[in-house]
Amino acid sequence: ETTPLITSPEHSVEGFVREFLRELNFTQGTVLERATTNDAYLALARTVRHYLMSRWIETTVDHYRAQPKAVAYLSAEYLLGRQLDNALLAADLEEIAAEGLASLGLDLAELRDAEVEPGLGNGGLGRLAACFVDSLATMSVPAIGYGIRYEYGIFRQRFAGGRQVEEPDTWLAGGAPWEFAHPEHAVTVGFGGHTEKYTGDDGVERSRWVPGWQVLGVPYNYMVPGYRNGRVNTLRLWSARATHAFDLQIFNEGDYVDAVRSRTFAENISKVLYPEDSTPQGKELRLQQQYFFVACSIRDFVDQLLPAGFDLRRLPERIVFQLNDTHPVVAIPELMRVLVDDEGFGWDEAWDVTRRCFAYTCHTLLPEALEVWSVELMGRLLPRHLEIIYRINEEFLAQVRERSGGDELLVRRMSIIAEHPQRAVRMAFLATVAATRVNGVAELHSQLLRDKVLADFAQLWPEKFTNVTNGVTPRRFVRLANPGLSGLITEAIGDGWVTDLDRLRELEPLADDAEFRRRFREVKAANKGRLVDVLRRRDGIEVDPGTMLDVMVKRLHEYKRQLLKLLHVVTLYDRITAGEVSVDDVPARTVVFGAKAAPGYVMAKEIIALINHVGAVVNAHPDVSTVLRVAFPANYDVTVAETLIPAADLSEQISLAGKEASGTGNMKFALNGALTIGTDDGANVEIRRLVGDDNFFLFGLTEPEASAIAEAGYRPSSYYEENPGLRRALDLVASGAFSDGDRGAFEPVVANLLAEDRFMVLADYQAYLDAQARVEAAYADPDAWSRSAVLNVARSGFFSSDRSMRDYLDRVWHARPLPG
Ligand code: 26Q
Repeated sequence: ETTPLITSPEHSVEGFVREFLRELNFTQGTVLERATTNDAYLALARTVRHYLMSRWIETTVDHYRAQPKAVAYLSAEYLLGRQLDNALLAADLEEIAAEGLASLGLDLAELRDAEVEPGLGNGGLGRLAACFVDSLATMSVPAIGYGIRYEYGIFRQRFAGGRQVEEPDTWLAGGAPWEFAHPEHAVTVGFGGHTEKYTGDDGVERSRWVPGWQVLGVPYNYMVPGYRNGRVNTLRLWSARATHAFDLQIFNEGDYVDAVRSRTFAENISKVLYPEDSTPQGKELRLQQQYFFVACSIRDFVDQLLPAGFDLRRLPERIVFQLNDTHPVVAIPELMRVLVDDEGFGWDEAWDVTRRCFAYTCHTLLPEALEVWSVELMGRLLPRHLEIIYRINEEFLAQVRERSGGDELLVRRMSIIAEHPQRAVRMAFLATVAATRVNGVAELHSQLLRDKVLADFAQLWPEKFTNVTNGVTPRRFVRLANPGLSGLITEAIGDGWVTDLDRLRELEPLADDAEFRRRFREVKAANKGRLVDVLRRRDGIEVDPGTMLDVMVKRLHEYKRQLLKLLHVVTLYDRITAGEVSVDDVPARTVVFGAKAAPGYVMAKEIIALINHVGAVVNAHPDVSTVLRVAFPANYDVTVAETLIPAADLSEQISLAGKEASGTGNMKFALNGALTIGTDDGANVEIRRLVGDDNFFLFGLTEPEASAIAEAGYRPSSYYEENPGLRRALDLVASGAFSDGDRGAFEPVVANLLAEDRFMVLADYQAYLDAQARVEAAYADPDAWSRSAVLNVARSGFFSSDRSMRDYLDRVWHARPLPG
């Protein structure tokens, strides 16, 4: 039984205005005449929140009553993007809010811009988690997202002399109107200390953990509103606090000021998001973060979401924990510890329950990106968990021995504990051994997981392995980001596509309708206009909206090959300045880059500097700049993506085949009617299959070709020697042409390409230029181009994250929606 709910504010302009003014007065403590933009934004956010509140409570209560099987998504990252727009959309308040605010002399667009996005993620993996929780809510699936409330999200990027400079992301500074702190539900988490053996009441020899120190986890709840379906799910992010015991212990030692100061030790755990690195470096604080949030989450689920006295042997009927990469994998030994040490389960019984509660998604193919934790660190920070991991490994390897007839090489290869270069826990192996399902994030990626990265495991347990191709939420990335296109689509086929993206298929015949194509081009032009305004205001960058918009936005990584795009730019520059190509013969294009480099990734930062330096020279050249310009707005984030992607003509998805697990930006571009120039990699393979070869610019080595070349010994310098255009481009960079004559400036970049070129930029250079020539030819025919663009939209419905959720529900979770 619950008390009746206070009803939502009235769904009308008057109701909205009343609620807004009340918030302004009672929460912001101000009046309209004196309110700052931030005051008004905060009052607006809280007003919208009120409309969702009763749905949120209802959803929570329904879930508790029905006790259905629920999904707990465990992710160290959620790259949410701004909340206001999405909440207005979900609550169907967009028009009411715009009108109500206008009646008060306020501009919704201006207030929207006051919001600082929560950048609690690095890139694809974090944004994927945000898309998934959106889709789960919209599909009425009982689900909760668990993660970390970092006080500082992904760093803010600025350029100084063309080089990346990182600044802290103070996203909480203006107030945090979307979160609900619940200190009363704080959870205690232990760290360090030792284990001790004892004999239990049942006479069984047991081990228990005596932690050396403890931390409190305070949950902060965020609404995850479904799209107009009366459901609001929860995202629960944990913030670290010092425990009271922690205080007392130190206070009793005497120094009050030192005691207060030492609280920051505990609070550091959720202080900052680790920027993804080229190679994970096994930082102690990072492991603390991982254990902190999964220990809090498991405790929370058991104590808060299950009824008192629930028989934990039945846990797999109530929950599946989805592991977003290996970052939350310590949840596996943690659940074992809870069941065996706290709940008194026998080992086998606990293992049987645990195995059925976890599923694991892998997001990489790069061996150096697979997470390992040294046994030394694991033993010091989580001694009991290390014991448990050893036992899991022992029993697993016994099974391998038995099945393989004692193949010790195989045993060593598959061991959860690596012996070299140091004894370390291989988190991907631990996840694979424990999980009911292991999935990759695109067909090709899942295939390569089975054939290469986890081949031994796939041999042993073929039925464990599956694919779920990634998806993106159409609410944020089409409906909100591209209102013009959304209006056009809705006019043509109704608005059902927003929650049933396959219906975009109904647009296919309109690709042949000249009037529809004209209107599509009009929308694209308007989106470019919007982008031009944003880049001018935000970055002081001038973009000509009449040019082809060629966009490459994603984290900076060598495998993604921003350098290949840059060599294309340098070659165009070279050809025009050498008088080989007339500016009258090339379509004018603006090449837009957006990319953050991990602060410790030296080569990535050099590449950023090189892009900026080439851009400066290209943009300053009187002839070249009439047809070629480079724009590199700093601090690419979700908010920028939302104006950039809808304006794009050409989407650059040019990773070396076999390196990009999926990509999700590629999907956003296709859905917004950009054509892709791309390799046969990640989800590009599926995009091309769906949109058709005629509507996709494929180039480059295939994965088997690239592997064969690597196997045979790749010699990048041979491409340099044999391709004059490539040689000239590289020589130009090496000559100092983009660094005021300083030949040393980009020497490391050029030298690396010539000597090593791990990602075969030089091998794919010519194929890429040829494909760009096909792009130019196609772009010269606006009617044919926009026909292809419309077909891209019509045939990309598969890439809705709603479809990804259906696939997880069927293939992995075996859970069902619980509609309101
Ligand atoms: C690890 C250790 C220490 C510090 C940071 C990290 C770390 C953090 C984030 C390692 C990796 C990540 C993120 C990886 C990621 O975003 N992968 C991308 O996931 C997308 C969603 O599945 C795919 O589309 C991309 O292909 C994949 O690169």
